[in-house]
Amino acid sequence: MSNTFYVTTPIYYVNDVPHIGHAYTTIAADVIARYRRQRGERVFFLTGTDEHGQKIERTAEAAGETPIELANRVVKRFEQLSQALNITNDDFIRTTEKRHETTVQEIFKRIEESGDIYLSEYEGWYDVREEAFITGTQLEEILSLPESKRPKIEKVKEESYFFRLSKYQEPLLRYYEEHPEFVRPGYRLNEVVSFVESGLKDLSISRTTFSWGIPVPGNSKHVIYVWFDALTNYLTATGFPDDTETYQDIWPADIHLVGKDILRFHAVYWPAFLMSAGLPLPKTVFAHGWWTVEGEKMSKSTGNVVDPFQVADEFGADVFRYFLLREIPFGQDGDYSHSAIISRVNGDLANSLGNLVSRTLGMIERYCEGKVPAPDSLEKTDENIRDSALSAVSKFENAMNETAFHKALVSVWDYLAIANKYVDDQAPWVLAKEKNEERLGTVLWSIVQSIGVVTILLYPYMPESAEELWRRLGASEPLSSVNLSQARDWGFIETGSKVEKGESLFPKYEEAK
Ligand code: ME8
Repeated sequence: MSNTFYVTTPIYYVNDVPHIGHAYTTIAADVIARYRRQRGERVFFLTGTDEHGQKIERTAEAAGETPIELANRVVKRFEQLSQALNITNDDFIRTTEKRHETTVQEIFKRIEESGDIYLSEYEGWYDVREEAFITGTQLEEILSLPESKRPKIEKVKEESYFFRLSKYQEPLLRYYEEHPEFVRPGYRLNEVVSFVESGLKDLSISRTTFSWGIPVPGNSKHVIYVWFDALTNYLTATGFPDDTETYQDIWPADIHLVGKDILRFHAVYWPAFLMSAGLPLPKTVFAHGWWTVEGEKMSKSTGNVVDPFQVADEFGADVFRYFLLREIPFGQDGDYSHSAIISRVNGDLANSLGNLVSRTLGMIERYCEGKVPAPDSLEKTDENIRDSALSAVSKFENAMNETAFHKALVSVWDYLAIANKYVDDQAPWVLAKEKNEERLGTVLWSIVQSIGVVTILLYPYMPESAEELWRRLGASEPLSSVNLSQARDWGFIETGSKVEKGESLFPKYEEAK
């Protein structure tokens, strides 16, 4: 029984330049990790790089360097991405590390001991870009594409070790039936089931025509297939097989986040390998959708690849994080555009949230010497805003527990609309003019509490801004150490706390002329 919440991103091909797709999965995983920690759970959050395979060997060769030189040089870009986006991963795995080789070879041996590996010959097509063997139906699909759109595939004929994937067709189907939460969203499970029902062929899991990989134990003429190698990273990081205690604390993974394009590897091959090795399966594989850019597929040749460093630089990491998770329901495809991000900044952040904060803290500075006033007795309207806050917290948590980021954020913004309306209706500036100190105190106190609740909820999404807002509310302890349950204790921003309006946290974005 694991006691630690374990969340992973895919490990990224090290020779790619980080793009919005990498940023997306990594940010989503970070929000989950921060949310779980905020609830007091122990968390292990893993990301890293996939550094073996034919594609990397060839890229290195073309650049006149060894594969490890290439990997050491470009891995830095991925490590920097974590910093630029405020990612709190607990480990960063590189598949070229010794610890990984040990785990991969151990899994290979266990599967071999189960009688699920045999030596034969592979003859067929291979997609080097995707590092994937092409099945008969896939080949038909590829050949039906216009030549310019066809992926580059190569004919291979070589001795190869095979994994008896066909043996796992029925066990997998039974497993999906009994664990419908294994693949999410539900509509993706249907795709996986039909793929498996259409028949599973044994899988080639070693190559002999290049050498950049982990050797097959006992036959170093072969290197292990890069997907077998890569998927096993999730186990390596748990200390398997040597560090049993850590392994038992962490494994099985609670959630593997992946893009929809690599779902098959995670929801078919990976559980089959684990079943064969006699190990528990991850609880959920969540496949997110695909981003296009201004309606177009992102590609190096079109030159429209969105650089996450540049977006974080222009708008700030928090805005980028918020945008990606608010813009589309997690699981569906989305379209990235500069204008879409600007409209989120100006509407959601500057107007709704920014305005509520600056006018409330401004009024406290003006009318109450910058200190949170004391409430008098609560009227119905003040109770309503408190009850709406509690209900927003519940909706937020329910949405977070089902990985519905956009729903979680909508619950916060629905509440912000209620809080803004409360300010308009109660008009504290009129209460100040009328010298109605009691009502003024109660109303400003209530809005500060609302902002406090929102700040706690937004922390996983916009950690830097939330932390700063928390400080401006007069809190002395850092927000990162506040438990989410505090959001239910209405009144936790104490009377007398010194607030600070400061500069606008989310200025309106104006396009440079
Ligand atoms: O697949 N929109 O690595 P990778 C959304 N090494 N997500 C996107 C995207 C887009 N336009 N483009 C890519 C690999 N992604 C393997 C993983 S795991 C054991 C091995 C996502 O660098 C894509 O779906 O190609 C995948 O989840 C990740 O970014 C990139 O993976």
